[in-house]
Amino acid sequence: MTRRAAVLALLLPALLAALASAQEAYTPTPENLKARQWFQEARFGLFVHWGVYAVAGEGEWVMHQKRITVPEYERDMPPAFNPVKYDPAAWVAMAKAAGMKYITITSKHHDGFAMYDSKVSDYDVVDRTPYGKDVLKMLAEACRKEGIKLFFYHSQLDWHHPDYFPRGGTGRFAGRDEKGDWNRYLDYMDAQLTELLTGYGEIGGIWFDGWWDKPDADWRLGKTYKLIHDLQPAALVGSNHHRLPNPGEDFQMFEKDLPGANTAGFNDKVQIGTLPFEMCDTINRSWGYNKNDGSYKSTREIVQLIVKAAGYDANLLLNVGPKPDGTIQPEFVKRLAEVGDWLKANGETIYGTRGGPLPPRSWGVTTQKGNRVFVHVLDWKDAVLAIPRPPKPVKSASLFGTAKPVRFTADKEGLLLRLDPASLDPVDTIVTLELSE
Ligand code: FHN
Repeated sequence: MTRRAAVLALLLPALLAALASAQEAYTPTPENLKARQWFQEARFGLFVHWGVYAVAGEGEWVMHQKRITVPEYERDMPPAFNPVKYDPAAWVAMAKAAGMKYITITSKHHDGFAMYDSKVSDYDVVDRTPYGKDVLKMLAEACRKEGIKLFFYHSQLDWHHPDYFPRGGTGRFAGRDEKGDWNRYLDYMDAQLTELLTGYGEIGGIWFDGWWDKPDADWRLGKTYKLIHDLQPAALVGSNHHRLPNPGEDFQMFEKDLPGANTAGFNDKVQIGTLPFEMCDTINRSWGYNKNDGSYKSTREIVQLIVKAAGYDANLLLNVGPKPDGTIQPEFVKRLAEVGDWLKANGETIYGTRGGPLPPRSWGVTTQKGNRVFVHVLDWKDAVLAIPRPPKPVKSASLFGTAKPVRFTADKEGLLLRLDPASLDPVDTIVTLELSE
């Protein structure tokens, strides 16, 4: 061993430890903590999966599922993407009227196509489509005008980039050469993130997805997260890795399930952490535009999802997959307008609340704000409902939004609410409990 190699071998463990602790030691800035609080109070956001895959109308996985190679995808998708009816102001107005406080849109999905004017690649909406405009910049401006925060969904997984190598579990039919430089890919990703965090004003945060494609790879998360927080300290970082959050992440997300549940199969390894929660879900069964998917959730189901999420102390990020012409399908628009009507009347029991204090049950959930507890009865038919004792004595109970008192009896076990079956609301019967100070 040369002297140099011996010195290196001696120093290596210390160097590695220093690197690891740089990644561990994440102290969110005061701006970041404030943004987390805003996020937790916002409770409802719009998720937008929009990319050149919309042209095929078969969802955002079409490249992988149909085994389309990079040259074929480049030939067929971007040149056919011309969303002449794209009206970002209308999207923002729709989200706002639905009661949503933020929008999270795909800046790049797994197909690797950037939906903004990237300078580190020409594989983007400005350089490769007849539309030729930066759709994210247009949306960012519309959001700013209306006080809606904008987050970017950014796929770490990339089915197009040659340096996404060694390959992960997906994207193996793209016809790429079996070689590549992983660190060069990560540099590219960091460069694109830098563009997004410097060219689009104040950004709500970055919503990562795709880590799960290569769970054993060194993703340099510490470096990337630090870059984001250095550029915009208030930007919230979250990752859809379906695990407990890593250092440097600011919220925890749950795909298609309430925190702690695993009905969709994504959350088998998930534990519940202490950061703010967000669950995401679709209105039909698809994220990206799918012309064959007509299985829409009803407005009632969507409202109940918002309520349940709030009862589990989580935001709901509800998805639309706009069409290739830039419009959002009427089935989505209609439901969102109806959800907005419900939130206009009942939003006080959702926004700015925290989940609990009672544990969620099959009949419903509770939310709380100050000394008021909102009992959301979502599925109950009887005239009496027994619930555990809230943390403080109950001074009064009434139907939310009316002065109508709800009779109740309390003992040391709990509370018996007497509900008039005739006034049970099939969507959500909300009983306000006023607790003593
Ligand atoms: O593969 C993606 C999918 O296309 C979509 O973006 C969802 C949204 O949560 N996340 C991934 C699957 O975990």
